Amino acid sequence: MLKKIREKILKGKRLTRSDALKLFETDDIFALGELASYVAKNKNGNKAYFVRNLHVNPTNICVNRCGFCAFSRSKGENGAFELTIKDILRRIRKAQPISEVHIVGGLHPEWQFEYYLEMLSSIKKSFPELHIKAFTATEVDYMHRISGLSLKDVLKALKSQGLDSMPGGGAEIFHSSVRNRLCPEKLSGERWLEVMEAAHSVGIKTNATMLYGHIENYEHRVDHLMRLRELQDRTGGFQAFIPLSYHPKNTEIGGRNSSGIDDLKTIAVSRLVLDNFPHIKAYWVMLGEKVSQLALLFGADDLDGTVIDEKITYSAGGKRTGITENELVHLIKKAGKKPVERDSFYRSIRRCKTA
Ligand code: V47
Repeated sequence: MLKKIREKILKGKRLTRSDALKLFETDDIFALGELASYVAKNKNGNKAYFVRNLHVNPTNICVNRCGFCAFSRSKGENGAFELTIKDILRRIRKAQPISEVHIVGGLHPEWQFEYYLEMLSSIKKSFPELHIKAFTATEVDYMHRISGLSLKDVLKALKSQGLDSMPGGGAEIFHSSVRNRLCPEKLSGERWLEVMEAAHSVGIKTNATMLYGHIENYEHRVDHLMRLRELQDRTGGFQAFIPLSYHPKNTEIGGRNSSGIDDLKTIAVSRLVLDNFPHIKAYWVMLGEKVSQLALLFGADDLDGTVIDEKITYSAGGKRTGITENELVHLIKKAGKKPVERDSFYRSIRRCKTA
């Protein structure tokens, strides 16, 4: 069944929508892994990347209450929190040595745009070497609405105060038939892509994600990948694609966790379809350490990082928040790959003995 697709891949030809669907539908997981691994090796050799990073969620108070999210709260609800800039700086200080801080939070009903700018400039002032990867397309679109500024002016202002790149969250599933049921209040898939296009146009690199394993089907996943590939053809601004495996605990829509086979399949198909994305990330926080290690043989070349203080997955039944560099190196080496500590633009950091 995969013969024709295999030939295309070996010749370096681009896969079609129908090829992508066939890949999702196949039970031949080993053939899929072999092909994805072949493509990953051509792109990144035997390397598997990781970064020393901290996650900071400035608030979980959110005016959108997405059906898959166990992290968000309404203002005044039990468990709702708001961090001050001092709190954030304290957390960053405590997490040293790190090279990246990943900041995402809820859409707070009262915070002004200036608060986000001050957050960035204060972090940069205290930690000038630290890469700030912050704010999803959802948050940036919200900042555009609360500030009255154009999207590009919001992005330029964030950049001028210290934003170095943007994470890929908020993409979920672009297709409106799924999105309207999953997160009706959230920005549309088209708008998410517009925000990313604007970010790329002002020189901000970003990532992209896809939340899978809930109410979507393979056609929706393929549609999502195709739209990302199309935008990447035009801008080249995406660095990594991260399939996010849905966690059902404490969520409104419930359901079950994805299977290990589906996780590996999704990594492999992403690697094969997104031929213009330099990196595919196996996010260990959602996949678990063991499946993410296997994902390195199914097309992934990046395990994300130490991910200190992760809360979004943890609230939805994630097992762990934070892993040591030694553990990451061990997982990578046991997969037969070469561990490379990277910065946020995938440049090797030399202090790592194993790099
Ligand atoms: O946008 C929310 C997802 C995302 C659940 O860019 C859930 O480097 C699973 O985007 N089960 C935030 N997923 C995380 C994210 C991310 C993570 C790591 C690296 C990068 C990067 C980005 O988490 C949200 C949403 O899609 N999410 N709830 C849940 N119950």
